[in-house]
This record gives sequence, C-alpha cells and structure tokens, in this order.
Amino acid sequence: MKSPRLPKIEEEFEKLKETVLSGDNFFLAPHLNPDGDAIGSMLAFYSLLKRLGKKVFLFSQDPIPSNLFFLDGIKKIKRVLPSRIPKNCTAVLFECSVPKRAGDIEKFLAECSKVVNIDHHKTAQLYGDINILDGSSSSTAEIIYRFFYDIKLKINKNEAACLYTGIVTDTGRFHFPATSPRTHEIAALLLQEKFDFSKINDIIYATKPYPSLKLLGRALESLKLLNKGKIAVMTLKLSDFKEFSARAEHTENIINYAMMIPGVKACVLFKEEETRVTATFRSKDEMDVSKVASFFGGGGHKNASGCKLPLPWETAEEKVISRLLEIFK
Ligand SMILES: [Mn+2]
Repeated sequence: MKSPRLPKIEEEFEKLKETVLSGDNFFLAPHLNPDGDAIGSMLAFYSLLKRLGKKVFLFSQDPIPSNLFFLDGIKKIKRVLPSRIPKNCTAVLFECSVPKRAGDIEKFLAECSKVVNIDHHKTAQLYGDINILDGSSSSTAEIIYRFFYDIKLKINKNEAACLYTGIVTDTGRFHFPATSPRTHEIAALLLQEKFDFSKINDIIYATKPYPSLKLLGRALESLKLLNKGKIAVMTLKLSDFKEFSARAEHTENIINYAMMIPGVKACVLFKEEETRVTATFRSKDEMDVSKVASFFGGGGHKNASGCKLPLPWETAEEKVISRLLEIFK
C-alpha cells in the first residue's frame, strides 16, 4: 500500500525514534477486544521502552484473552486509566483505526503531549502526531520488529516471543494473504532468540476451554445453508451460553467453520445476548459483508464484519438474512 495520502513510514519512524529517545513517560493501549498482535506488539514496545529507562503505563479497557497470559509483561496491563497524567506523556495506540477504538480514553489523550498511531490496517485514520501506518505489513508486530532494527536495539528472547505471537496470530499461522516473504524472514530472525515457539502454538491453537468446544458443537448443530449453498447461517442462543457458563470470548473462531464448506461465499453467526443479538459475518472474494454490517450500524471490512441489533433473535435473523440475500443479487 503506497497511497499518496499516507506519510512516508521512514520519516514517521524517524519522528518516533526521536520521541522515544527524548521522552520520559509513555502510555500504551491496544484496541478493544485486544488480540495477539495488538497485545504482543504493545508488550514488545513496552520492553523496548523499559530497556531505555522510560516510565510506561500499560492500559487495556477490555480484558486480555486468557491464552495470551503467558506473554512476558502481561500482568503489568491495567484495566483502569492512571489517576494522574504525567507531564509530557506520549500515548501510543496499537491498531486503533480511530482513538476511541482504544476505549473511553479521548479525554485522557487530550492531556497527552503526543499521540502515536501504529497500525497495519488499511482503515487507519491519520489522527496521530506520528502515524506509523503500513498496509503492506502482515501485522503490527512486523512494524515493531522494523522499529527495533531502526533504533538499533537487539531483540531479546521475551520480545521475540511477543512479536512472534503477533505475527502468528495475525497471519493465521502464515496462511492469510497478507503473509509475505518479509513476514517469514522476520519470523525466522525472531526464532533465533530460542523462545519456545512450539509451546506458543500449543497454547494458542491446541488449547480450548470446555465452554468453547460445547458452543462450537451447538453452533455446528444449528448450521444451515441458504441461497443454493452460498450462504451459511449459525445461531447460538442465550440458553447455550448459560448452559455451559460460556462468554463471548468462547465463540472465537466458530464462524470460520462455516466458511470451510465448498461453495459457501458468505456466512453469519448470530449470538443471542440478554437484550440484543450480535451478528458476525465472513465472506470470500468480492462478496462485501461490511455492507450488511454497516446497514445495521456496525462495521468492519469487506470479508469480515459485525453488527449488534437490539431485537429478539427471530426478528434480528430475519432482517439480517434478507439483507444478506440482497448482496447476492
Ligand atoms: Mn494486527
């Protein structure tokens, strides 16, 4: 992605280097519902700052997924904002297309002397004083790796584990199209630090809590095909969540099963909550499910999006499915 409206990454790296070297206080935050890349990148950057003797506050408004608890520094992340904002504090946001993607921190950010925006998504806005945006990177971890290189700090074992986790999770284990030769090169260089990459893959991909597997079972049971097998629909009822003491995080990845069926071009997973229904969409190729999500006030990308409907599930399903059928016309 070399869109002319984007600032040159080299120049932005230079500005970040200056800010990192001259600043004393930093505030780091990932996006809401943080993932392995946002957290892994943030923790590696945290370690870099600590090695340079900086004071750093780590924040995440939403809880950290438990399969990332093994990452070094994870316990330092606070769920509440600091009571006092130190002088000349630089805020660094990880994968937040807009500042409020980090949570209710806009007032806090206004008090910071600088905001740094680091992202690899093409939806990123230029709200930072420094904008490190690179849509050609598979992950934010890849960008942070390059920053370590730029600032001439040799990556240590724990930092390598954090960045590797970011790359592995965001590329779906080197499988998504954003994976590039550079992604593999960086992963290879990280492996030289001899952290236990096999254990990381076990924790993230071969460990599933009981409620996740039970919900997966219920979702697969509910699976139905519409529009001559081009649309797949799955539904999880509130009673399913209650029966297995499951939470929203236990539905992660379930939707991808529907996309495995040959011929399916789009799928939706409905999750019934107390007062609303969440719809999550996936699609292939040119099928743009973000149109459906945004119609109901949600958002996302062409092939992955979601929305929430304050309706009983029967009504929500009916409305969403008829909209989904529209995009096939
Ligand atoms: Mn990412």
